[in-house]
Amino acid sequence: MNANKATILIPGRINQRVRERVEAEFDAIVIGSADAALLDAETRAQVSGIASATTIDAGFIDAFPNLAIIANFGVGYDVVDARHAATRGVMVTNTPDVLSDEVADTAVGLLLNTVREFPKAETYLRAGRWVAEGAYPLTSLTLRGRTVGIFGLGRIGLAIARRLEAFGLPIHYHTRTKRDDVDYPWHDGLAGLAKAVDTLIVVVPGGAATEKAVNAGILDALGPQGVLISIGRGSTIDEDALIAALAERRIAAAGLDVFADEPNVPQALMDLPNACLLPHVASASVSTRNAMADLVVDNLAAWLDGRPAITPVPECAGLDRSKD
Ligand code: NAP
Ligand code: 8YV
Repeated sequence: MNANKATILIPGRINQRVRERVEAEFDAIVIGSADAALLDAETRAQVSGIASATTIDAGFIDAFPNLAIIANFGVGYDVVDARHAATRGVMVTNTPDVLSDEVADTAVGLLLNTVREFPKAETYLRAGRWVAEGAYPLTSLTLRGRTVGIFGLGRIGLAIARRLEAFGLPIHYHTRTKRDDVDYPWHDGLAGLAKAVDTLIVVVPGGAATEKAVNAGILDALGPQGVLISIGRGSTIDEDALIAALAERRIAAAGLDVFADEPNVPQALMDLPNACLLPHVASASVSTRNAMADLVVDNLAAWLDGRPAITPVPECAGLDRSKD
């Protein structure tokens, strides 16, 4: 251990660039999972920062008496008990903005793939079926004439809206608070939004407030021509209700990048021809993940150096490092 370097704990897997920078710039401790029993009390007392992409609950936070910051790899930080961290004076940071355009690009790609069946059409070509059977069947769905509802018009939701506006599609949205900087029609409830549109894009954070918010009633409100795109957190969708709605064609199709129990995807979902599935890749380019990694490590360096965190989560925005 170097007396001048802060000790950073990495519990579980993390992006390689985060690990390399933490190992170069701090004293790093890497453990297999967020299990405090893997460390003795003396080692736990040395830890002043955590860099993580896994669940960090209150018990784990309390196991580190000198913890000052948890830097979460990802803008979504539903896995971190940020409220508890704030009560302990522990800063929590996330990675907003640097991934918004990448995730919005993916949302548009997933929407097109879901509606126009491009992955299936490519599989058809590669299987030699174009030669053997002729043209791929016309798609029953199109983006033309659709009305889009965005559940969660935050940084990423707005980036999606701007893209789809350029596609000539009307946009509606639901958030708890109406935005005063956009002209899109706002709905004060998710049910009202689902009723007004035929294409619902879900990009709200995970957590108790949005748990299974997209349920059978919402899917029925979307209707038989309805398309659901889920790119926020899998916990927001009632997957059993979605599987039933897709199987019974009470909605037309769904495109999902996130799931309730990743990396496990229900077999019933995989068996459905009208589901288009991605393995949580919305931000997964080297350049965007590098930018996220740098923000994780730069947040650690700033806070542990007595400077303000670069991207504190709202629960911790009031913490002042200089008073420690
Ligand atoms: P953000 O800027 O904080 O936007 C979140 C939006 O959701 C806000 O408009 C917020 O508005 C709304 N919202 C939050 N809770 C709500 C509720 N209970 N009911 C209705 N609306 C609610 O976050 P962001 O940067 O756009 O990221 C959004 C989420 O995307 C992240 O939290 C993460 O889970 C997910 N994500 C996924 C991937 C991926 O790889 N698939 C990548 C990046 C992010 P109000 O506060 O006014 O309600
Ligand atoms: C990452 C994400 O895949 O930022 C988020 O909230 O879901 C994605 O960008 C994830 O955080 C990696 O752990």
